[in-house]
Amino acid sequence: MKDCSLCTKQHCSVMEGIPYASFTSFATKSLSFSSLSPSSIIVPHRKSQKNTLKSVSPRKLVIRASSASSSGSVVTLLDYGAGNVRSLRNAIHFLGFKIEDVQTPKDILNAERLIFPGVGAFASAMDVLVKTGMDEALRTYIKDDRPFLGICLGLQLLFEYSEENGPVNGLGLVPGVVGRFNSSNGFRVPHIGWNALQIAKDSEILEDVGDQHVYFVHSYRAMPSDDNKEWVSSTCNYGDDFIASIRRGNVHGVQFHPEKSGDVGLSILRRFLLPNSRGKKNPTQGKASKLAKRVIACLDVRTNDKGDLVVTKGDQYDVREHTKENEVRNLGKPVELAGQYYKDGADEVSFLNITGFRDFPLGDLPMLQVLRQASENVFVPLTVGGGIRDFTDANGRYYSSLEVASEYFRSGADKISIGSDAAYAAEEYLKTKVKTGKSSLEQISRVYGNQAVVVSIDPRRVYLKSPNDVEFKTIRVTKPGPNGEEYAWYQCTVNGGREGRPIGAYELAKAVEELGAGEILLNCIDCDGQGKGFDIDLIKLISDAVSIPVIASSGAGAVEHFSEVFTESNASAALAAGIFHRKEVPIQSVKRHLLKEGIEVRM
Ligand code: 1PR
Repeated sequence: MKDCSLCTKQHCSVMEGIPYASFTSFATKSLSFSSLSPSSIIVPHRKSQKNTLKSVSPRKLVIRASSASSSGSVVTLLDYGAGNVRSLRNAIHFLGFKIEDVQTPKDILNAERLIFPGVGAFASAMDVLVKTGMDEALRTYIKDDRPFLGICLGLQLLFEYSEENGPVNGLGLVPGVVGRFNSSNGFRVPHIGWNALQIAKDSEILEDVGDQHVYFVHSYRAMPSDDNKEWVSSTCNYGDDFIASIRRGNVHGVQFHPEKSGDVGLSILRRFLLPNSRGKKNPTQGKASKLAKRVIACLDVRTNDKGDLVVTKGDQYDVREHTKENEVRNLGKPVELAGQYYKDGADEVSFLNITGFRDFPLGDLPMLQVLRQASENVFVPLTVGGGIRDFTDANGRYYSSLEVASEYFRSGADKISIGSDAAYAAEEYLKTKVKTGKSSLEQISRVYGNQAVVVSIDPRRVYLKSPNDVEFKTIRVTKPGPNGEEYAWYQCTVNGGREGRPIGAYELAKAVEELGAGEILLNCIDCDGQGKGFDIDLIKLISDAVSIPVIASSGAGAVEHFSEVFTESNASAALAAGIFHRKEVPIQSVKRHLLKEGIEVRM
């Protein structure tokens, strides 16, 4: 499994497609990933990006780009052919810096300030570093105490070795071992979401953090010990206290993703890029904290009858107005709304291309464009779903689901979400008990890591007189059905709820976890757009059945619905659409209510 989805993106595909030995010139070679993609429609992803600061200014710390002094400053990025650290590139550009990519080991030695996001799995990353001589250059650079920031895997690689598909030797600069989180004690793995830090010592770049949350997404971590205590600058508690950041002199490393941690993350990057930009503060002691519950804003996107890409919203998946014109409901523009929700404090933003089942997404350039633009100004995780499946176009050109996902990642997605195709894969797996490795779910999670793959489930409640009426998992419902039925099962659907399948939500959730899903987005057609609250029966059933995070979706109509779902079920996140689009309930009101109810959230 890859450790870090935010870092991974096209990296592993590049490495699968190109022998390591050919990585002589990293950044240049990485462009050859487009050979995996339909060349006619892929926009080169390494174009320099414009700084579009004007449109969004983050909420609290008000991190602004390019003060006159920083404008034009250059930072060196070790993106070892790996690709899309697009989020990080966007954040650096947002702060007004230019990026120079490392092409040879010499570029590392000549760097004034080096950021190493680290990508993919530990072993393959080390392999690339060793084969290209970057390992030695990095050791020299770091031993010389030059300005360095390792992010996620870029931190882990500094340790002696990792247990990820290993043991595998690391750079050996920091004493300790990188091991997997233990899921047996009830903590869901991957560790996805917002946690606060316990600051251990003056870490300079963390001075603005205090008890604010930062965004983690990983399955492996290093532990603090006597041997590495001179390095550890903060820890985070998730089952155990693990190393959240290190600092010695000018060398920094963070396990979390500053580029996806909202304005506090931007301030961390800024402090690394401009170390003397502000006066010294005393390190603030962060509160030990649990993983915060996430509040996610969801944008269902489709083309309306005029051909414009709009955010729409259904009632039980019917997105058309009940008027003579019967037009698609238009609730706003996707990029604008995503930017707004980021400013309002959404912990993640999801785009669902709801007609992806019939409109091939790689032909749907506006959606890719939306992602590219949104990711320039939204510094929390972006998920995109819809149409991720194998596809043959009218000219007989075959596109694998991996290519579709790769293009979404390259365009700025941090996670992709699979709906219909995951249902087919789960059915097949339950029938044959064989993991073929060929389903979209398996392929994408193998290349990009489990944490990059969300499975979206679209179930419909079917009431039953007796629990033995179907072969699927049934529950005793809290509220009886229309004819007094006391039981129900949740039938999965595909193609935007149009077709019921012979599989229940319970069976599907368990199967996709085994096939490599890192998270479940649990919708409910009956509750969608009704504003009467989440389907707690369903969410309890699924969140108790799997050990990956479950996002509760469909039905939020009031702040109390969010506290209800978090107290009554083991959901890790709650997603809503209609109440946010119609401005009925601001995201901050939801969070304030949750805090008042004693539920930890990122403010
Ligand atoms: O099957 O892989 O192409 O993915 C299609 C994706 O599009 C799936 O994730 C599926 O859930 C979604 N989708 C398809 N049709 C619709 C529709 O509404 N007609 N939207 C649709 C699903 C459900 C939620 C919604 C919540 C919250 N929308 O995303 O946002 O129910 O709404 P609420 O807070 O207003 O109640 P594939």
